[in-house]
Order: sequence, then structure tokens, then C-alpha cells
Amino acid sequence: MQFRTVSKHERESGLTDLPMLGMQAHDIANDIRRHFIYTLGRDKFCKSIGYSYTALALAVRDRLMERWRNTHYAHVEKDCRRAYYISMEFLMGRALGNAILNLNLTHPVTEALHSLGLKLEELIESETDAGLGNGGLGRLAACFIDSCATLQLPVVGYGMRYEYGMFRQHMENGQQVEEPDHWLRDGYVWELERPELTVRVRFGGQTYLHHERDGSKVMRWVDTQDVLAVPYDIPVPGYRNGTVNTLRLWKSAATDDFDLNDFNAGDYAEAVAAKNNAEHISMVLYPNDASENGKELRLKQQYFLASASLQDVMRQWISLHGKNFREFAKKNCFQLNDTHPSIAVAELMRLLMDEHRLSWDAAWKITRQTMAYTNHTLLPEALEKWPVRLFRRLLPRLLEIIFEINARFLSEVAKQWPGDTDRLTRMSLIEEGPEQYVRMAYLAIVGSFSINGVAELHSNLLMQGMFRDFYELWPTKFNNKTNGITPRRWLAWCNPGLSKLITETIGDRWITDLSQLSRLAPYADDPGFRECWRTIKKKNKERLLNYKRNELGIDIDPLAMVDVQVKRIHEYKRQLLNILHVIHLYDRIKNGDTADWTPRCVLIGGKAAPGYAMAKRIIKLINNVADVISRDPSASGLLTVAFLPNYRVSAMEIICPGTDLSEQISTAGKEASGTGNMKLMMNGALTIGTLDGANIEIRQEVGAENFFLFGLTAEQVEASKGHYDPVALINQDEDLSRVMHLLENGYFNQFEPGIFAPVIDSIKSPYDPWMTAADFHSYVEAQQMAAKTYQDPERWTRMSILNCAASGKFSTDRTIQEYNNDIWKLTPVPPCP
Ligand code: 26Q
Repeated sequence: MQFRTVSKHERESGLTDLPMLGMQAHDIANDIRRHFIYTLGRDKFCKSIGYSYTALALAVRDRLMERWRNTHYAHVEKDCRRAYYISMEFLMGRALGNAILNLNLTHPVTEALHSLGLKLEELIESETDAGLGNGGLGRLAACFIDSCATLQLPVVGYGMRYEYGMFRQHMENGQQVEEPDHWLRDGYVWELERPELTVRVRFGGQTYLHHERDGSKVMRWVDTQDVLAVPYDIPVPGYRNGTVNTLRLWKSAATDDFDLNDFNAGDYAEAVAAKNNAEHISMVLYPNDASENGKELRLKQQYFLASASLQDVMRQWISLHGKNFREFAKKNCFQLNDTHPSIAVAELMRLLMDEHRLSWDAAWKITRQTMAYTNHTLLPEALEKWPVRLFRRLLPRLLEIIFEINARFLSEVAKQWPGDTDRLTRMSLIEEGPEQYVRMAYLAIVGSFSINGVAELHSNLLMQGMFRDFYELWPTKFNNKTNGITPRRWLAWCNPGLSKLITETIGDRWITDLSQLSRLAPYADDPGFRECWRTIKKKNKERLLNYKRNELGIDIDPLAMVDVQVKRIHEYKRQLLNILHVIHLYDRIKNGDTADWTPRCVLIGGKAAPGYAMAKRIIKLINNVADVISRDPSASGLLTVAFLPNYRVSAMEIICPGTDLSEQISTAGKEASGTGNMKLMMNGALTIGTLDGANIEIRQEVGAENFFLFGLTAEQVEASKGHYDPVALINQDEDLSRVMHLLENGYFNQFEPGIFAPVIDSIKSPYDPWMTAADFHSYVEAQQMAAKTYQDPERWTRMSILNCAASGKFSTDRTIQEYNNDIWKLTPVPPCP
């Protein structure tokens, strides 16, 4: 038999050239059917909604797939400069609705489903959240990659494919109970395994100096225990622009190696069982928890992510440029999402020197030109440090490199400040003491060309406080990048009613240029427009309260002011201050002090780290207060309080459109930025807040008259250290005294004596770092102001419109433009045709 030779080009395109898929309702209906019957093998007896969801998701995924490929082709063809966003967390939430919106498929999909007797909303609701993050930092990463795709920037997200994401929270007797989030149980259609791109990550072993025959020397890292990193790719669609970027998540897997020593000793079973450990590395997301600090598995995760991602970039580099790294820094940039992946600094050094034989100086030059670090905290106790002992055992070669970086760095400092040994001790990458520690933030700072905070105040406080010495040494490395949120998910998708009104009023350019929202401002004075705005808000509140009614069995008046605080439960965020105010309102009701009352529905939601006892006690207090109030008929119609269990991305999509009042009440100087504040503002909520994080910029944008400000400033908080006297404050304040009395008399824990003692003690402690008592009075005043304002619906609506209109700055499109202009310097790349 005779075969025709097939050219390389024909082989490549013969397999992959297909006309683009149709985007009409009938094209989509056909594909849904085809996937249901052929891909999934289901028939007319299958009633499970899950398979209908998967069939639709696959039909949508097909349309992403071709755009994904064309985006990839364009990046390879242009050999463009690229950035990599390396993050231990990507809190993606649901994917289907976002993909449909970004592909502009809402109408054809709805029609297709209708013809199949299915409802889009139901299918969308059946998707489980991808909850691969704790909160703000993880969701920020998700919003960032959305904006990168919309701006057509060649950015890849690198993260972890945790088997178990953020735990699911439910309530038992008012207490948080955690259960594992096995989100992959029914399969995840949005991921694509790429086993051919697997890399090897090493742990343990030892190092020695090897002399090559040519006289050169190289460090060898041997006797290691290796783990495989298998990439899973998730498509990240841009907004209606043909671009689909990649989020690459790493799963750990065992190698096929045996531990020969064990095997030869006859311990076959143990040698096989040892393989199990490898699979544990990507098993579970760590909750943001002080008690989890210093855990060996966490350090393994961090190195696993950093090493796999850098090796992946290296492999691509070598396939295009060979082993010539002269232009590497010109073409690559790594953005480190907090210190979690900051071991990447040392790992890049290792790869360049030990694997690719570059000199220290050449490798260091490249490292310092490619790494950039974002800090997300102002709490010094949250700065990551790892015991040197643990490092030596797990990553001996990396510790050597860190010591060498430190030695060279400290000699630079000594030259600049001769004799200043205090400064050397302060700035050393190694904390000395009975136990030595590696300071990861310092490693990130020394190894990066850019260090940024996430809001103006935060960046300024970093430069004056935590990182002052480094700022003095390298002032130009420091910069601010105020956070944002993606307007696609957080307005266009989650609030279709408001989106429609906005588009009818100012056109639809706001979706990719959110500064356009300022054109809404003049309509705040238009009574007809206000009426429309109010009607939409009311509908959104009903949707939120209905969803709550079903879930919590509580009855809520949609005319009441919906007052929301949703975020991780943490003392610095002061959910406690919120509940003290609730108790105060209840006390007023009990005293008949209800003239001119504004009915309120207070909703509080969020997860507490499993090991954070105080945070869990605060949840219990919220639930007990909610319970007492819900049982008291005298509060009916005046005050409702509820704890929203299992707060997550998909819950926020229902919560933010229905919120009137946004609680952003952290102790000033403690919240780096906040991003929930932005989601609520963008959906027309008014903020009650302190001068903290991005609140300051929110207030600047919307004007002081449209913001309910209270509380001490960051400076005042700092200045009152050492002479804070909460007991005196309580005694001076009649309202607060009464609230404390109710708490101390066990009014909310009649059958659970003493359970709130730790909470009460924390309020009364002169060492309370969160200064809850200090801000109570001004908080109550600001709340009264908010309540009074709410009684004038025209005025409130006006302020609501102005808040939305002033939220343009808080798009991650703006944030990412700034990252790109100042740090990444990428050129947008349109996909191949
Ligand atoms: C640390 C050690 C061990 C295990 C887990 C962790 C850990 C995990 C997650 C530490 C911190 C986090 C997350 C922090 C975070 O979400 N910070 C928030 O970041 C937002 C985005 O910049 C800001 O808006 C918030 O102000 C900030 O609190």
C-alpha cells in the first residue's frame, strides 16, 4: 500500500483546522444535545439536573476552546513579553454564567435551553463554587485574571489545584461547624489536564559541591524525594474580545520511583505507601489561621507551586530561545501574591545557577529584574516566617541560597550605614533568637524590583512602618496599586436589573471602561430615574431576602434598610462592634425609644478560621443575639438580625445587589484595602466606615457627604497605645454601659453561663488592639445618621446613585492598567484570527 507523505504543516492544521462553532440558539441546542447523548451517554430517563448542566457547560466550553487556542497561538507567534500571577489562592466561584456573559451568549443559550425544556437559572445555580481561596487575596487574584483577559494582556495565573477548597460552614447551636469542600466530586468541566507538561519538584536530600572536568564548580542537590506536578488548565475568557487566557493549577502526584532502600530491605508495601505522601501536597487549602503558622505541609505547598511554575516558564523559554537567558528578564515578569510564593526568589536562582549554569551575578540580575511582590497585610504578626531548621530539612539547597542572598545583602547595607548593627539585625532575612527564622517578606523585598501595597493608606503605612528600613534603602522600588473588582461579575453579571438601567442611560461602554459610570451622576437629580433605581433595588432586596427566607426561615420586610457585613470573621474587622450596635438598637426597642424608627435588617456573614477561638465565639454571639431578637415580638418589624451561613462568592452575587448599607468598620490602620466595600458600593450601597484601607479612597471618590464616617484615624489609634482606658469609656457612655450590662448579665446566653466572658474581657482590656469601645460612640452616631437619611427615600436614592457613579475607579481594569504601566510593561496581544 502506498501512503502520501504528510507535511508538518498539513499534519498540524489537518488535525486542528475547523470552522468556528456557530453562536446561534440552534447551534447551541444541537451541541447541548450532542454532549448529553454522546459525551455523557445519558438518555431520556436521566432527570438529574447535573448532566444538563454539564452538557450546557461543555457546549459553552467548546466555544471557549477555539478562542483559547487562538490566544495561545498569538502569544507564541508574537513571542511577546509575559507576566505570571503566582498565587496560592484563586477564589474563582462559578464559571458558567461568566463564560456565557463574556461570550455574549445569554440570548442564544436561554433560547436553546427553552427549546429543550430547561431553565438557565436552574443550571447556573447547580454549579458548585470553585472556592480555592480564603477571601480578599484569593478573590483579588480571580478578578485580576479576568481583567488581564479583558485587556488582552498575556498573563498566566499559576496556582494550586486543591482537592478540598475553603471549608463549608454550617451552624450547630449557633456555632460554626466546618465540613470539607470536596468540590471536584462530580468532576469539573472547566479544567483540562495536561499530563504532557508534568514537572518534577524535589524535597529533602542534601547538597554538595561538584567539580566538573573543565574545572568549574556546581552545587548538586541529591538523594531527594521527588513529587510530580501535573498542570490543569482553566480558561479565562475576556469580555467579548476573542481572548481566552489560562489559569494553570498544579496537582501533586507520586513519581514511579521506589525508595530503593526500603524496597531492598523487603519493605515493598511501605515503599508504595510512601507515594501517598506526594499526593497530599495539593490536598487542601490552608485556612488563613495563625494556628496554622509554621506547618511543614504549607511550606511544601509553597515551594511546590513556586518550583513547578518557574520550571514551566523555563521549559517554554528553552523551547523558544534555547539555553540563552540573556533576554529572559526582558520577556518575563513574576507577580508574587503576598509572600506565600516568595520562595520563588530563591528557586529562580537555583534553576538559573544549578540547572542552567549561570553565575551568581548573572542569575541575581535576572531574578531582581523579574520578581515583583504585593503585600496584603498591616498586621506584623501576619508576616510569614519559617524555622530555619525546617527549611534545612525540606529545602537545603534553597536555604543555602537564602543565606548567600542575605550575606551579600547585609554587606550592601553595612556599606551604606557603617557601624549600624541594629539596622543589620532589623533587616536581616534571618531572625535570630533561640530559634532562627527566615523572614519571607524580606526575601521577597530583596529579590524584587517592585513592592506594592493594595491601597494608598496601606502603601504609605508600609513605607513608614513595617518596611521602613527597606524604603530608606530603595525608595523607588515601593509603589501603591489600589485594589479593584471586576465589573463583569460584580455588576454586569450579578445585577442584571441595574445593568440594564445603566446601559439604557449611558450606553454599554461602562462594562469595559468603568469610569463611564460617572455619567450617571447627573441622573441622581432626576426623579424618574431615581424611581427606576429604587424599584430595581427593591427587587434585588426581595431576591436576597427570599433566598434568606428559604435558607434561614426568617421573615424580612423588604422596606427595611438592609445592613450588611460580609467578610472573614476577624477581630480587626470588628463584627463585634456591629453586634454591640445591634444590642444597643434592641435595648432602645425594649425601652420604647422607637420614635422615628428606621426598620433594619442586619445581615452578618463570614467564616472563622477553624483554630481562631475568639472569632468563633463572636459568631456564636451574633447567632445568640439574632435568636433572642427573632423570638421577641416587640422587635418585629423594627429589627431583624441574621447570620448568613457559608458565605462564598456565589452568595455575594446575590447579597451585593440587595444591600443598602455596607459595613466597613475595621480599626483604622488594620485593613490593607478591603474589596467587599467596592462590590457593595458599585451596586449602590452606602458605606458606613472608618478611615481605613480603600474606604478612604471610596470616600474621596464619592464625597464626604455621601459616606457615613466614624471612628479614630490610624494615627489616633497608634497614638493611644499605652493609655487606652476602655472601662472609663464604658462608664462615660450610657449606651455602651447598658449594652455591656446586657452582655455581662447573660441576657444572650441564659442557659450557657459565661460563654461570652472572653468577648467581654477583650472589650474591657486596655490592651485591646482593636479598640472596639473607643469607636462605639461615634459608630452609633453615624448609624443614627444613616437611619435618618434612609427615612428620606429620595435623598437615600440620590446618594445610592452617586455611590455607584463614583465607583469607576474600583474596577480591576484600572488596577491592572496600573500594574501594567508601572511594573509588567506588557503589550496587549489580540488573538490569532
Ligand atoms: C498564612 C499562613 C498559613 C496559612 C495561611 C495563610 C494565609 C492565607 C490567606 C494568610 C493570609 C491569607 C489571606 C489574606 C487576605 O485575604 N488579605 C486581604 O487581601 C485583600 C486583597 O488585597 C485586602 O483587600 C484585604 O484588606 C486583606 O485583608
